[in-house]
Amino acid sequence: NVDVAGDKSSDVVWHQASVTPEQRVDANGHKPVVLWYTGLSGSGKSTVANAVDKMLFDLGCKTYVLDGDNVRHGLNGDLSFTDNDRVENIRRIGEVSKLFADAGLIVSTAFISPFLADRQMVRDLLPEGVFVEVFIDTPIDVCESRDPKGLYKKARAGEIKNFTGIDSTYDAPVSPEVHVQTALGSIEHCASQVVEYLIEKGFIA
Ligand code: PPS
Repeated sequence: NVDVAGDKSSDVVWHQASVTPEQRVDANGHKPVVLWYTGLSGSGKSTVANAVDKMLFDLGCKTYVLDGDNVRHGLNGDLSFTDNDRVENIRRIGEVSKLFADAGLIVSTAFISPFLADRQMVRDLLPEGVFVEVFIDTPIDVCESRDPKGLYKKARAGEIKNFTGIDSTYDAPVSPEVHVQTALGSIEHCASQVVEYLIEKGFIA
């Protein structure tokens, strides 16, 4: 079966779903959204994402968290921290997020996602307005002083190569939908900022 167009899925037919996105919004009582947390290692992405997730869950929302460390043990267990593998990591997470959003959920992703172009790629992949970038803006010296996994220490000692912020790039977001500074406020305050944004923009009631 020769694929002339070079599109590997050209023989695959897309199935039309019988439950519409609108029916899912009615059933769930909220719109789907991808809360895309980005920030350095140790910035607090997972902590804030999980605090927001708990608040939303307690409000009755249908939610799920995709977390860097967990996904890298499973789906993306074959990927390293080279630039190319980070691009592939984010591409796969973007596709998974799209499925979760299509299911009507509020999905939180907590990945460093260091490259602007990849975050833009995920934004473009999702329906208009679904991608909400949450910048966990914690200065590297604060992340390094926290060093919860001892990785900065190892990176400084040259035991880990390509460590974000040390010998691998982090492109800070230019105009994130939500800007969170964990060094300046409590986790509750940071999480409330995200929930308030969702209320203000009509994602949740
Ligand atoms: S990325 O850049 O988005 O593909 O990274 P991500 O999938 O979020 O994985 C980041 C977590 O992996 C650990 N780790 C590293 N981070 C950065 N650079 C290097 N070289 C590295 N090696 C291992 C680290 O625990 C990150 O977790 P967080 O939660 O961000 O601290």
